[in-house]
Amino acid sequence: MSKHFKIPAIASSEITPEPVYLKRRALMQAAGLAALPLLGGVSRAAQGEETTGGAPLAYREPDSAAGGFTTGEQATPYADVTAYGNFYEFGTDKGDPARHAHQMIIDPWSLEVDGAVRKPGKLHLEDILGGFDLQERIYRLRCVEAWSMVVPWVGFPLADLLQRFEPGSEARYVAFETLYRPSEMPGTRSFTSTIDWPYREGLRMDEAMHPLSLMAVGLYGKTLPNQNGAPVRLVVPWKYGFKSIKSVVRIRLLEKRPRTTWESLAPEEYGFYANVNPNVDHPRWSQASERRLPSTLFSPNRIPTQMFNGYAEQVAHLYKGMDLARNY
Ligand SMILES: Nc1nc2c(c(=O)[nH]1)N[C@H]1C(S)=C(S)[C@@H](COP(=O)(O)O)O[C@H]1N2
Ligand SMILES: [Mo]
Repeated sequence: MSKHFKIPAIASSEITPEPVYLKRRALMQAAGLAALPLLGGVSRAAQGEETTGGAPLAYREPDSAAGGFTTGEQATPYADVTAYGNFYEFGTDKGDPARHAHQMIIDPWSLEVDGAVRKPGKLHLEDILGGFDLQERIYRLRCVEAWSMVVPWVGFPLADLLQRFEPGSEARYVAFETLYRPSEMPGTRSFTSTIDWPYREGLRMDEAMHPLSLMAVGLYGKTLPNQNGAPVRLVVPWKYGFKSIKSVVRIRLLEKRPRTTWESLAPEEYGFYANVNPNVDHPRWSQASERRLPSTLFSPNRIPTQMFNGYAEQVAHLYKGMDLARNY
């Protein structure tokens, strides 16, 4: 983050270590104090670890009355959420994003929105971090590879962003693209990479407008570490993790369904919908259960996978009448 950029509306200079943050949140929820804006945990840099992200954000607590905005399940520790993941631009090893993503320059940043909108335009870093009403959303994230986490994201509904650009009635799909900057992304320079960069994703318009579809700018109360998709990434909690595209620089509204990265690579393995479904196995492995991080060889922490990742009540109606085994 550059010196010129100021995180808006931070009232306190208080910094709270991670375990204290979790405990305080639980205490405040128990005490019914959830309406107070909270500040996040201590920066990892202050603990002597190299990381990016970590500037505190001001946000509202999740609306517990709204279905799916929070979960009683235990959040995956910050260390696991930030150390283990997929961000192929930085390599295919689960530790590569944490090792290499600090090379990605995120300030300045611009996110272009165009296509079937009445007011095409751009958002800059300060608009992304300061121009929306930020809320916490505690979501399950289930990777197609059968590992999962629970993440306290901070962000705003994708619908809030799209509405600013006034989608036309012809807009039926939304296409997303990640930054593609080979000089900062060793994974894109790899000769073994078969991905046609940039990384691309897409949603149907009704999926994009669903209140659970989130543009995340932070986790654990702080701006996103680069490896988790700084400065802004999509989070669609009822779909496999690959739909939740990181470090977004372009959003286009379209009449036709866009080509997406994993579907293009292996259409018989990764579909456009990619709804979490324990009854439809991946051709090479079962999707009936998942390893909830932290997970080790001796303590795998395997749990059953839920239909729509536990969000069936909120989203099943979007797919009424569709054959989910064919539209995987
Ligand atoms: N640009 C981009 N976005 C991406 C990916 C990627 O390789 N590149 N991997 C996806 C996959 S497979 C998963 S499971 C999630 C992981 O997000 P996390 O590292 O924040 O847990 O990011 C998704 N978004
Ligand atoms: Mo994934």
